Amino acid sequence: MPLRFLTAGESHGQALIVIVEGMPSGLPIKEEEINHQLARRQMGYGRGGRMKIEQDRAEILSGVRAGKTLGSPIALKINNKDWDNWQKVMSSKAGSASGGDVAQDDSGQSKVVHHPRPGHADLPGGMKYDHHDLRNILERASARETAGRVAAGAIARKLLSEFEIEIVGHLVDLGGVQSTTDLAPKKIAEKAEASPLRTVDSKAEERMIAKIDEAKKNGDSLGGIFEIIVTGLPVGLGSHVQWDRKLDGELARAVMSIQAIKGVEIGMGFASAAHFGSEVHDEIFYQAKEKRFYRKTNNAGGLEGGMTNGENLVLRAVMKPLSTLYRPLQSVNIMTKEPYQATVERTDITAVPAASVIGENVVAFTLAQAFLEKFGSDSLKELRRNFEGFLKQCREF
Ligand code: EPS
Repeated sequence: MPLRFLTAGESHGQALIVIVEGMPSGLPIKEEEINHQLARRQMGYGRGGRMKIEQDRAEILSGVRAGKTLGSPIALKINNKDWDNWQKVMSSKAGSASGGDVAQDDSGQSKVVHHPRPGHADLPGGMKYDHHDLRNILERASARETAGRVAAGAIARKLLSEFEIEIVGHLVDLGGVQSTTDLAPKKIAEKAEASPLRTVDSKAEERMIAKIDEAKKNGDSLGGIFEIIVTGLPVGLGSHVQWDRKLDGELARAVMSIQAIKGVEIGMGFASAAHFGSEVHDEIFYQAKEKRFYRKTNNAGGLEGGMTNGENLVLRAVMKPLSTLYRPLQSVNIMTKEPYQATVERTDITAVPAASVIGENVVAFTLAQAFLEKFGSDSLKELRRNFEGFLKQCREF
């Protein structure tokens, strides 16, 4: 069975739970390494009130002993601090306020949601699951769930780092303000890490911040585009032989499934439509000393025929502006069918910097899946042997 993970948990429930299955044994992993990724997800100019309440920390409940993975399922728990304020509304106990029309918090304020937000899961989810309190949908649809995905990705990322595969994410557009760079991935990572918007172009950053302030003033939200670059990948992850083994498809699925993502492109992506083939495809050269093939351009974004080609993986994704608006859009009361303004829940003005961290970590998980499929093994030791054997085979090709 390949590497996989599942998450559970409502945004204002007790905790988020993650189970990662299929990690080989012998991988050193610490809670702090997972918590580092969780903290990165919480940052970013334009976040809302929730991130002031939470300080996400993963507790490893199983699958790790004395700092190393056992090969058994790894269970993680991330407590929601906000649960303290939501127990009465979110309790699983029969007879509590949950799910009924009397869902009130301690101050007596109703937490029932009857006015679906355009762009959110509220209306289709409510109709599909036959919930008339749309909180039963939004609690799970919330991007809070991505903390679980980041935690799973953090373990995958640690596995990849054992093989010197590194992942960098940065913002290239926020609300139409573009950030351009020709820096090397390592430098991009350093600069993005120091930026409140995870962007490397400080001039663009200033204009992005002004745009976020403008959106905040108007009760509005903003989207943007982030880019993920992966260095150190071997050739041959993924496969051309079957549709569901193509790595570009797997990466697109992982990234598209992040809340509010509306598009993914690899390498030159959509821009390649405006070019001749001779301008798009990356010519092939050979380095005799290192015994390796290489390219002088990387319009393919490191993927050809659904496989890594040994160049950097470059992927971009667009996030729509968040659908909860402090100045709400027109909606309908699902009970009375009368026109009503959409529900206003606490929200972020923008979360593209956070989405870029989530993107990095879901890409890490997908690459670790492909890596384990290619070099499949039960222990890190065996994995290393298979990996090195393949590199040798490539040099002798
Ligand atoms: C989020 C937690 C949520 C939101 C946000 C992301 O917490 P709360 O609903 O308590 O404010 O801040 O989710 C959304 C904007 C959304 O529409 O779901 C998080 O942990 O990232």
